[in-house]
Amino acid sequence: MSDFSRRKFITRGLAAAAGLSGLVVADRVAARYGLIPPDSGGIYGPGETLTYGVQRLLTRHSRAREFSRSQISARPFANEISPPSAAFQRLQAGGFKGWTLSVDGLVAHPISLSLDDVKRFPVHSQITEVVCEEGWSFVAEWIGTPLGAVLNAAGLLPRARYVVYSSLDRDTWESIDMDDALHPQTLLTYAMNGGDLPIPFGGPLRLRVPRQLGYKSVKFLARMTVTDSLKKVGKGLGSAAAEDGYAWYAGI
Ligand SMILES: Nc1nc2c(c(=O)[nH]1)N[C@H]1C(S)=C(S)[C@@H](COP(=O)(O)O)O[C@H]1N2
Ligand SMILES: [Mo]
Repeated sequence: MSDFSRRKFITRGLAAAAGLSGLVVADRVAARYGLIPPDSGGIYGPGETLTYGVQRLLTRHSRAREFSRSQISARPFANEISPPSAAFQRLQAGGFKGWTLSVDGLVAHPISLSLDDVKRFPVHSQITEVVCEEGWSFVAEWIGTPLGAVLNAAGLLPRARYVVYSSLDRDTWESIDMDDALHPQTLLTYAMNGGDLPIPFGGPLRLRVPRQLGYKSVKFLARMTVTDSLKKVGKGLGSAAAEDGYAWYAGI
């Protein structure tokens, strides 16, 4: 089967299963093609599987909407964050010279990058929207480097399926699949609207995942681990948001 007809076939299978025999069958089709999200258990599990499976088959390469410069929000809204730890404050006092991002797990060369190291990768900028699950949003210009460039420098191993990432103080952690990790709009950002990324918006380093809801865009990014399974990470649901009852896959 060609890639296209295979996709059409699987999608029809998922859709037919959802309509005819219920979500449980859709779940089986998704499982056969490796499209099961980590939060597939529980009451909303079959729905999560259907959403993720269909999204991945149909919109794997789709792009988040980009805006024009005139649409940048005059007053971007910084969501509430937990107070910074002593460790964060020490790094801040040193102008974040000691800030590092570690990349380990299923990579050929585990690396630890300073902000200057990150800034040596190709620079990309995009004007995209942060959309919070609570119903507000804002548009800003984000400047950084595609996460894929950094992952490729570390050398992804063939078994790589997810990237798990967390903030310095571990106030939150998330994970994304390789489609999102290697998507050209997924950026490691260190600047916003032309200046250094302000601390309330996640400075000095934030992952922007514009194809998903705001909670996937973790601020104060310090650690990334590439893995083939999320089962042994936290409660096995793939993210802090999923452990709080939100969807692991939060495509918009
Ligand atoms: N480290 C960290 N990252 C975080 C959060 C947080 O509390 N801590 N909140 C998330 C949520 S729920 C949203 S909607 C966005 C908000 O981004 P903003 O403050 O730039 O508006 O950041 C996300 N990233
Ligand atoms: Mo949010």
